[in-house]
Formats: sequence, C-alpha cells, structure tokens
Amino acid sequence: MSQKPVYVKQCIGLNGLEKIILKEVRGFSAEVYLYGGQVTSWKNERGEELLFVSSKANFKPPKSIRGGIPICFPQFSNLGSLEHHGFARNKLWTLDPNPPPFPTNSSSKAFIDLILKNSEDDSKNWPHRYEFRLRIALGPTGDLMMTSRIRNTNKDGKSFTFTFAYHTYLYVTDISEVRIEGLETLDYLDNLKNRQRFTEQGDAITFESEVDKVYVSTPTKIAIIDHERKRTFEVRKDGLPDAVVWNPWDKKAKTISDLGDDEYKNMLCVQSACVEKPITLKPGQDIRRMRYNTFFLYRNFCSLISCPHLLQI
Ligand code: TA6
Repeated sequence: MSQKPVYVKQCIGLNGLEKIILKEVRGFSAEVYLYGGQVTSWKNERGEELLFVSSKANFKPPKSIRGGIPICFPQFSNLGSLEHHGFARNKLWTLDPNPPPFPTNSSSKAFIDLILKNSEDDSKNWPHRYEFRLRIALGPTGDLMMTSRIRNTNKDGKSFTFTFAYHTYLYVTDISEVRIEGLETLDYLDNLKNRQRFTEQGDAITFESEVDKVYVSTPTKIAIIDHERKRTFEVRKDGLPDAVVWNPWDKKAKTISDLGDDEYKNMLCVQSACVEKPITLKPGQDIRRMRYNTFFLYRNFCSLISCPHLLQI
C-alpha cells in the first residue's frame, strides 16, 4: 500500500528552535521557524535553494535571522522608538492547530497559519492589542504564497498605524548578472540619501554598487532575472503598493556582523511592502489583502506557470 504524503511536518531546527516543513508531492519544499514566523528555506523540485540565508545567521533569540523572509511589523525601517523593522521578526509565533481551510478551488495542502498577538513586552513601545495571522502556503506548482491578516483588538477605542514588509532575501548566483523588471521609470525614496524622492531612469534595474530604495506605487508583478542560473523569480502582490530593493554591496556587508564579507554577491532583497503610506486600523477592523506570491520560472517553462487562486482567510 502506498503511503499518504505528509504535507506539513513539525520538527526541531537549529539551536532547538521549532520549525515546520512544508512539502508538495512533486518535491517542492519550504521551512518556517516559529521564531520570527520566518520562512528560511524554499526549494524547487530539484532541491535547489531559492532563498538566501547567511552562513553567519544567528538562529538564536533575541537577534533576528539574517535571510529567508523576515516579517517587518509594526514598522518597516527605523521610525520612532520601536526597534528596526519592528518586533514581529524577533517573536515566537504560535502554530494554529486548526487553520481555516483553503478555498475549495485551490489544491494546496501544504500550508500553515501562524499567529502573533500582543505581549507585555510590546506594550512598552507600542501600546496596542492586535492579532496577526500569517498564512504560508506552498502551491502545487511550487509557488510560495504568504497572506497576512492583521486585526486591531484594542479595547480602549484606539486606532493604530503601521508599516509592513515581507523582507525577502532571494538567492542569486551573481548579483552583477541580475536584472529587475517592473520598477523602471517609477518613483523611489532613496534610503542612502535621507529618503529623498527620485525617479528611476532607463531600462531594467541592474546592480553595481550598494542599493537601498523604496519604490512607491509599484505594479502587482515584478520579475527578478538571474542570468547566470537562467532563472526568473516572479513576484505577484496585492495590497502592498511598495517594493524595497536592497543589496549592501561590499563595504556595508563588512559592517553587518551576521553576513559574510562576500555573501552580498549571492543575495538580493526585493520586498513587497507598505512603507510610504502607513495603514491605520480602527478597533475591530482588520486588513486581509496583504498577499505575496513568489514563483520561480525556468526560462523555457515560463508558460507552464499560472497564477494560483489568491486566498481569503
Ligand atoms: O530593507 C533595507 C533595509 O532597511 C536596509 O536599510 C538594511 O539596513 C536592511 O534593511 C537590513 O536591516 P537589518 O535590521 O535586518 O540589519
């Protein structure tokens, strides 16, 4: 008798931290740590890693894990008294044992819901009650889908405001041979120049020095083309108007203790985000439309990939 496939498996990862493995029958897989609610691995059917995680990453609280897909909430960057990129990436999330089912027209069985709620700790710098439900799913064709639902559960009648990003580190073969399509001619805020606003000139975006830009009002589809590996990542997003592009290049990389000196060559952050116009939620209100799908396309097989159903949770 053939064994039933296991789509979701809970186990112990590095330094005793709990992690969950998602697997699809054709061999695609992803790994998620409860610490940070962070995806740390996403592999195609050939077992090739698609995300970058630094060889010097600390899988040890309270530092966040350098690589994969950190969740930046309730702030992206460094505004006010909160820690850089917010606290969600430094928290232990819980696994919902009974997540609401996927819509019937989606065949994904490899998915989990993680939950993060306010704690005493957060209250010092961000005195709000919230419930953050993060669905992470591996589609039957290997695409990675993330959906965030954030609800204001304040009992004191207060609204709260936040910014957000899926801080995705993609693995690239050689950053000098990578091109991004979909952001050309758009406005961006340059983090290297005090967030001044500029307009991107020219064709596709390529890399030859440090880049740290917040592209605003971006299209729902962005392509990242890795020439060396003949691979294209396609990002599709909804409810996340901005896209942050970051590569520290050589000098900055040397100042980041949990990043190897040369590792900048193999990483590119393309983040689906909401930065320029923060989101405000009234008590009882929630936002469900912060969706993010990433596909990998091998150039010859592009036409085989179609957009899966976007889920409602
Ligand atoms: O997303 C770009 C950025 O905000 C950069 O300015 C850079 O500092 C990076 O994130 C990493 O931040 P982290 O707090 O993870 O070291």
